Amino acid sequence: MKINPMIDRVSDTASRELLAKAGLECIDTCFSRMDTQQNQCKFGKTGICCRICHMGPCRITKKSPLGVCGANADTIVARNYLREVVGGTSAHSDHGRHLVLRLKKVAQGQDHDYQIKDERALRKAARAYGIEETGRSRNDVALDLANLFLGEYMSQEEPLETLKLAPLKQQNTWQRQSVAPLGIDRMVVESMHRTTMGVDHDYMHLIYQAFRTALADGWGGSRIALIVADILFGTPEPVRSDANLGILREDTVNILVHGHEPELSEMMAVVVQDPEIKKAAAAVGAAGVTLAGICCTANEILMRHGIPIAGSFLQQELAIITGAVETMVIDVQCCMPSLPDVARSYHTEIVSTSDIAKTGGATHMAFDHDNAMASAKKLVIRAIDNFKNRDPDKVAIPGDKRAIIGGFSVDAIKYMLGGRFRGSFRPLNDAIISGRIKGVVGIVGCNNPKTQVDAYINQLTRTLIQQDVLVLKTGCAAIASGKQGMLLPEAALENAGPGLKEVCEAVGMPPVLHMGSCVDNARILEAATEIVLEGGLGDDLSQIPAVGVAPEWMSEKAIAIGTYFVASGIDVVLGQPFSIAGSDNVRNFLNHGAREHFGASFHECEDPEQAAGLIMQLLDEARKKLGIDQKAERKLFDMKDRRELNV
Ligand code: SF4
Ligand code: MSK
Repeated sequence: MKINPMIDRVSDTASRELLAKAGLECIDTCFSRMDTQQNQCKFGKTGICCRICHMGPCRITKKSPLGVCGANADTIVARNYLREVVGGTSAHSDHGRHLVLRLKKVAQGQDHDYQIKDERALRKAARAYGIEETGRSRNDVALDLANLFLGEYMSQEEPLETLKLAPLKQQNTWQRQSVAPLGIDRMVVESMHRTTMGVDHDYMHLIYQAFRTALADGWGGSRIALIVADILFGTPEPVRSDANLGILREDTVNILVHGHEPELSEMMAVVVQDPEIKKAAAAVGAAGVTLAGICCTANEILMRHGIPIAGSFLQQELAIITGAVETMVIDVQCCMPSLPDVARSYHTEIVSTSDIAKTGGATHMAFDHDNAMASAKKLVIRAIDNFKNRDPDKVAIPGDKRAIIGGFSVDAIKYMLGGRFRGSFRPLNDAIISGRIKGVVGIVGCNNPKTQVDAYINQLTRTLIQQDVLVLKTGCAAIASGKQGMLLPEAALENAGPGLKEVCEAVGMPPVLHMGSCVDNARILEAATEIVLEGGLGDDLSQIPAVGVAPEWMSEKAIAIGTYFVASGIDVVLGQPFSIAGSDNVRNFLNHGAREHFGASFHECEDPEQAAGLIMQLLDEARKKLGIDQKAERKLFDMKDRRELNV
């Protein structure tokens, strides 16, 4: 869909100003490239193009309903869908693997820059996996845990141990449906094998493998990634900061960290506090160093350090167009190959740092994980050196930035609900049962230049909280709320419905909770599990009034996330269709039939208000099945009520 004028592709004022500047300076961005990519291939869009072997590529039409090998639309669409799930699963899980390997080195005393920051999280995880921790040193416990996690990647015959973190009934569903995944790596390799020419052709068999593989992401790689990140870098707690490109400063050296893996950005956050770095910045005439994040790296360092968010996925090029960024450090996932082209018009240096990811035109400085501090320092010094090359005539930093609060891990939510010693989901469950809160909705995922950036995400968020729905956010969808001021409790409460407002005010919880990055979607599953375990709202995830939404998604990772939500019994609304329309059978199963087997399905809905209506209907259906659909009398919590909460 063509959105004109160009400036209307984005909704926040910072992005609008910079998109106008891009036009004046003749800089190509993803928004202008979207126009040159119009009339995108219908075969690709509907999933019926196959280029798995070189008898093809084959495209399915009414006239030619079979590929050269005889594959029909069902096989081709299901194979393509499975491969997308594999892409997403491998991205999240490789991220998790790098963290596990780091934990192992720390546990073996081979790493002096990182340490176990949250011993409580380590011991809690050890107990959850049945690892003896009482009376043992933290390094011994960490080594056992790291080895167990590596086993989760390599297991050939046993299902993932991490599945045991799910409610028992949920585990039984997966057993019954034969989708309990074996080792994460095995799932990825087997799926690639199955989708190669001449192997697995049964569309249902392929879809079930997609569910199995996605579960190896949500209840495997992603869950492991967040457990280890909490152990190494600390479990997030609510923290105040700012969001949007207005956080950049004219008088400081500006460094942006972009991508996904938190190891380097964690170290950068430490290094910029170093007095030596402050001195070096002063020596080049800067008032200091501003470090900020883009995409999910932003979410990671916001949650643990309160480092500001410069922007989301579709602001990565706009950030450079401010003319005020000395260095953009990139690692993996969602970093556009166009960045060096945009940077060429300014003084910005794009530095790629991951061993597995290089970008043409970027300077490659592989991050030395074993000398992390020195490696991070080198990058910061290089940025400071680049400050002198900034051209003041090209600098235009927008004024737009909003205060935000992020960092709502499940532990932090428990603490808010009940205090450190009485931490529990009971007050939330009670509020859902009484109807003051209608349900919980996770709004997650990316932006996509096919639609106006953030518009769907923000409209849906506002409509849902008005209707007493608690909203959990991750990824770029969380950043969208931050840029609108909706991650500030006061602002969000003004928009919340009376029931939600009452509960949030009573327990001191915002109605829109920033829970982290893409891998942190597994935190939403963790929260849903807490709701089930707390009692009163069914005994598996499919029974609780909860829905996931990816309004403006673009990445294969979103397909993997959506699939593990559905396989876990949580309905998923997609703001734009995925590429399955070429097969009625595949589409019918994913959008309807899955419900019979897993208790949930996908729903495609391109209009945010219609999506809100659909979500309320899904929440109401769940409430009805639980017998909690009758309107309870509203009651204001006072301190006495809070003390009497049965927790
Ligand atoms: Fe065509 Fe079959 Fe080869 Fe796919 S696997 S490209 S459908 S011949
Ligand atoms: S960064 S996957 S654009 S959420 Fe995780 Fe944002 Fe989507 Fe990338």
